[in-house]
Amino acid sequence: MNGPQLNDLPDDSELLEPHVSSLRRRALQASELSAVNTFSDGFLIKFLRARDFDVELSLKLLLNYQRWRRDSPEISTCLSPSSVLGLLNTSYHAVLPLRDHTGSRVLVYRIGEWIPKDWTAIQVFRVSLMTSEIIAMETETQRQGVKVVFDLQGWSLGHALQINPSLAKKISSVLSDSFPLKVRGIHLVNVPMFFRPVFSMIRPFLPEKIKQRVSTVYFIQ
Ligand code: VIV
Repeated sequence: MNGPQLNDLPDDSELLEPHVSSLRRRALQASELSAVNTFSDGFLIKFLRARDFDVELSLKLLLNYQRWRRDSPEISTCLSPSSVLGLLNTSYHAVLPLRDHTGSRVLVYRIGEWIPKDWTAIQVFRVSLMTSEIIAMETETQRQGVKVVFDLQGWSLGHALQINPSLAKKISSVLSDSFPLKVRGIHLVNVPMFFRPVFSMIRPFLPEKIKQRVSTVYFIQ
């Protein structure tokens, strides 16, 4: 059975078991991970589905994910909604209730609703990490990934000043090989010209495959 066919099977299928054991064994060998024995099968299956059951690629993704979370404590240690409740109560971010025609989850971000003097980019990032962790638990999302819409209307200097090269690097890592979600499309709409310098910080770190999935609709002002 090949990867895509394995992806269609449910978590409890015994055909997945050899792959789960083999990822667990490879993760134990990789000395970086101390907590491997506490990982549930479901946790490991997220990484396998994200890489179509290629165990080596799944291991790499798992190691990158652990490293990213360790290197970004300011974003990843406090994942309780209470730390960003005010931001969650705005219409900045939404997960649409319906999937698209391919089964992908659709995430919408409306930058204009993010007031940069009230919320730092770190807190804004944390909101994305929270929703990503939640939707990554859904089997269908593990199979069909996500499509993201960024409405950049209202993007201002105040936003731009919050994005430094280190944060740009963290954004591109999470979009490429540090989070167990297939990013199937990124749609930038209502993009002001002065968003360009920020996008040029992120773009060089993106692999070709992801670059091709970014579509941009410029809004000439
Ligand atoms: O967080 O699959 C300058 C996606 C996103 C995630 C995470 C996962 C994911 C698609 C992002 C998209 C949003 C964690 C797992 C990268 C958080 C971004 C937070 C920053 C502060 C927003 C500022 C606005 C960006 C807009 C452009 C970004 C695109 C080029 C993606």
